[in-house]
Amino acid sequence: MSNINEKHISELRQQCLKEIEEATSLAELNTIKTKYLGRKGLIRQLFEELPNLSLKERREIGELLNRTVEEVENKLNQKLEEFKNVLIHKEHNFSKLELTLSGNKFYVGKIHPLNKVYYEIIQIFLNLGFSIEEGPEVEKEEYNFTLLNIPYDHPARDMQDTLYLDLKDFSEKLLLRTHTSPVQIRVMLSKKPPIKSIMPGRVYRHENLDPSHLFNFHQVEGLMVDRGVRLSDLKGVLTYFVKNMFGSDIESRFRQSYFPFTEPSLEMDIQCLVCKGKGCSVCKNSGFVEVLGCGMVHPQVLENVGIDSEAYTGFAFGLGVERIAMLKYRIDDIRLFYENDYRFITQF
Ligand code: FA5
Repeated sequence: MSNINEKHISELRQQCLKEIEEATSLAELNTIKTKYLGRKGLIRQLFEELPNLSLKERREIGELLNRTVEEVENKLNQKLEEFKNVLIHKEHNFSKLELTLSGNKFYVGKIHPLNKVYYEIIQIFLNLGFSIEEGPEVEKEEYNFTLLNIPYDHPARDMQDTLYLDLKDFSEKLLLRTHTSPVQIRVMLSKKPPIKSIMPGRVYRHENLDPSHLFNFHQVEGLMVDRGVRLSDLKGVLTYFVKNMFGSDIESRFRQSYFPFTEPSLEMDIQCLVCKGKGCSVCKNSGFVEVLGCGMVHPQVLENVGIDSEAYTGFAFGLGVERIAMLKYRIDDIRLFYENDYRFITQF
């Protein structure tokens, strides 16, 4: 009779598992597979002898052979995985496979807190029916100052320290805009009233940095020109804005101010949310923070852009986005928005 008995199968099984365990390469593993499970393999061949057995033995030995094949295949696959890991390991030049090491953390991108506030501000004015206009950051001196009623020798030019561009090929004097108000000029030159627009953008000033001042920041300008626009419209729009931005119980106040392009001119302060009005470095212990300048468009400005100042009136405002963001998120140093410290920007 043949080799086909339990003892022989068990010996083959043990021998095969031992060889798999001791294999040191993929090639060796393949050879073992062929040796035992190939068409003429030591275990596979035994199946051909099954018909020579009695029915009872055929069933028992058949089952044993099936189990053995399954076990050998599992062991082969397991060893194969181990080899694959070692290969990956080598490829990535790991000195050691550290299975207890925790996985890499993947960070999901987020919107920068300044952009969040920027979009929020814009959305509030869109809800009030304002359209969006944009202008260039490199601006003509004429638009940044002259047409805004700030002639060349006007002391008001000192209010905003200006970065001029030294471009000899241009006949016009160019500068980095110091505020978004020149976009008012561009809009009024290109459109007839009624005008109801906001003009968001980046502005530049030759300014020393401190906890509430940057040399490069953002403003959102607002302009409404029509027949019969009044100061109360301006106050209503801006009060609506702060209540939507900060909640209905926020305290705000208008103070008299001076801008050559508005008459009368005002500044709007809101309660300092960093110290809740108690007094801190952000509000310079006043309990209030200035967030915007505003006023009724000066009749001379309307005339400068060809709008009849007898027939039309308008209001304008320019708010500081970073200052609003400071209050919204209770940040006591404006410079933090630009430092890109991961610990800071992931908090929002
Ligand atoms: C202006 O820039 C005027 N153009 C605003 C205006 C528009 C008045 C229309 C009337 C009509 P001011 O320089 O005050 O004004 O700046 C406006 C706002 O920008 C300030 O209230 C403040 O919120 C912000 N801001 C001003 N300077 C800085 C700075 N260095 N860093 C950060 N924010 C600033």
